[in-house]
Amino acid sequence: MMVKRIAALAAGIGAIAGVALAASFGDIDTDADGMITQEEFAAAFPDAGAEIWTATDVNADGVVTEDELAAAVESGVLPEG
Ligand SMILES: [Ca+2]
Ligand SMILES: [Ca+2]
Repeated sequence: MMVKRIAALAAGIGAIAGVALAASFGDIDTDADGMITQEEFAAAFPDAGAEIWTATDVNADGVVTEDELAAAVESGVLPEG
């Protein structure tokens, strides 16, 4: 039926976006100092705007920790890496 086809299409689009954005903490933290700066974040997620950065940097200290990244993935702000 039509509804099923739309659901399948949406799932397919989601999977493609996930692949394009997926990255692990170590891949994003290119200088390996244990924190993701906004610069590193933008390099890993070129399509993510300031809103997504703000939503990921929960305590607004200007860097994203591994915990914050995991929380963002868990809440659906970022795709799973
Ligand atoms: Ca870093
Ligand atoms: Ca933070």
